[in-house]
Amino acid sequence: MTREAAAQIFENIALLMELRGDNPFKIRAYRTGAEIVESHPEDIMRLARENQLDGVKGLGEALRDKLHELATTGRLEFYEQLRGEFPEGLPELFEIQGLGPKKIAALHRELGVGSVADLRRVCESGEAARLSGFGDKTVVKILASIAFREEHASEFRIDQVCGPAMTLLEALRALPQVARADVCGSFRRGKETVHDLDFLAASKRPLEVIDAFIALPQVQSVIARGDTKASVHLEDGLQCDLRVVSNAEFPFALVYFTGSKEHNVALRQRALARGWSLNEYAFTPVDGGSGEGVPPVHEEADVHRALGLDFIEPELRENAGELEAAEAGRLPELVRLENLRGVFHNHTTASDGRASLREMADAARDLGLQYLGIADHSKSSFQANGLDERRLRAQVRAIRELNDEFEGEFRVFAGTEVDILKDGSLDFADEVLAELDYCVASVHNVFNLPEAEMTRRLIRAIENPHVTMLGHLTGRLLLQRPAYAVDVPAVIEAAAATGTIIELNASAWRLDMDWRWWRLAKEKGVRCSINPDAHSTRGLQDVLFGVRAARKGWLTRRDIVNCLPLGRVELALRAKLERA
Ligand code: DGT
Ligand code: CA
Ligand code: CA
Ligand code: ZN
Repeated sequence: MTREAAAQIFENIALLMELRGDNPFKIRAYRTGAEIVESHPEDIMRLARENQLDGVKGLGEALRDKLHELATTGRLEFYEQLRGEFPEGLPELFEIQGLGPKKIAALHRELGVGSVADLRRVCESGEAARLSGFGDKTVVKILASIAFREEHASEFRIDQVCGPAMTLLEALRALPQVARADVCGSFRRGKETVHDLDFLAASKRPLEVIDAFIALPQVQSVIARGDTKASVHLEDGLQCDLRVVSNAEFPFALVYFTGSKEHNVALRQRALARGWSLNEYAFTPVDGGSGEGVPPVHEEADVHRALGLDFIEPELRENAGELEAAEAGRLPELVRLENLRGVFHNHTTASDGRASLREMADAARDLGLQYLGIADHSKSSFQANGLDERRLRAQVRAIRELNDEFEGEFRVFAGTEVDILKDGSLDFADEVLAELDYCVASVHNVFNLPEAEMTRRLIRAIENPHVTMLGHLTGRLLLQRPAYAVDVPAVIEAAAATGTIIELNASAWRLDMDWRWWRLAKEKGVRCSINPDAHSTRGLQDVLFGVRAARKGWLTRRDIVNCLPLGRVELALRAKLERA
């Protein structure tokens, strides 16, 4: 059994125990256990098999025994029994907005609801609204959530496809018949969600490559299979397309299958203006021309160069002015992962994170970062165990003490993710915020305000001089919950006027503020902070998704506050307060 599978079982156990109403501390132990199993630096499944888990911090005896059972037998009796108490489709109900363990348990107990389909039926029939704790409003919210999910049923978030994309690409590249290979399509363009993965390989023996591809262990079923292409489904329903071309055709095919469609159309028009047609295989002179003047193409960049363009990074290929900028030599030098020097907005066990302050700091140092910003929830976010003033001050002291140990080589910034209350006031008084190094302000409740009111709410928060940055601007959860109604340009304007940084929340669920708005923000002089919003040490790595989105938003290292080194970033955090 893989560590991912074992971690998933611990997660499922936590969900089912919540439904049973078990002891919250026990439930938490399983969640922490899942995180440890997923992120332990050693081969934890081998340790489990060999009964060597004693040294693994955070795993109690009960979990160690269970992990041993999983690692040696591939199953867990406790889990099988627990599972047997509930219908198979029940855990999926946790993904519906407006449903928590209590409501799910009631739906199951009173109405026999065991799946999303059952849930829809009892909502539509009026049965759900008659349950205690349910009103018409709850039911409307549930139905809207089901509809939103269905609308996006054929899409995948980037965290869901990154693993398979890399695994299948490596498998293709490892084939002796394959000269080069890449993932194209929306994945390569850094889109926040994708419909499918598009693989491209160069080979003289396409049939052999196709056969090897459809025989990969990750492939669950074959949708279509031809001489140079194939489409398959993976276990989770993700579709993967493969195209095999010759090595000479590869750069053209890479351009074509990377898209976007609109970008391709614009490229083709440019080629036609030079007397060539452009398709996925070649430049071809039109009107019976001789081919004179068609330059040699070996790499993708050669295609762009032939058209008088600088190389256009895949993230920019949305036909949003990138051709004009490439022609004028004015493409931005896009930010890279290695440009990041630190990360703000991270949680610890003090609120709803799964790693301690010290574990988070150690993990950030291991990633080569120079600083880590802590921003646990504030008291109004009671469901996330938000900190009150007393606990916040204790955390600040703990952070200062920890910093003494680092002797200036690394720094933890003490912050908060303070709730923006319904009227735009903040969950902490200004005097409290003034004791911190920085402050992220975010909306976590009352999402259903009219647009004008929500916009006023955010702008009021932005106008507080202690608010260093605005967290996840629209509150969206990709494929699960739409953005709340808010006038984004007006919020950007207010951020520009006050010197407030806007967060690019790097969680694959959020990627909020959306990449489509960053060019406007940059034009107005608003700085971006790529924030992992990490709830575990592993969560820090979500910055990778944030960097993709930032690149898609045309951002360079100079636009991003956490590209600043320690020693300069402090000034950026204080800049707003000092001008106020
Ligand atoms: P999605 O929906 O997330 O899969 O988005 P894409 O962009 O990956 O779309 P997909 O998989 O249908 O096609 C991959 C690329 O192939 C697309 O970005 C551009 C190219 N392509 C596909 N169909 C056409 C077409 O009809 N015309 C042109 N010009 N390009 C196409
Ligand atoms: Ca695609
Ligand atoms: Ca496709
Ligand atoms: Zn938040």
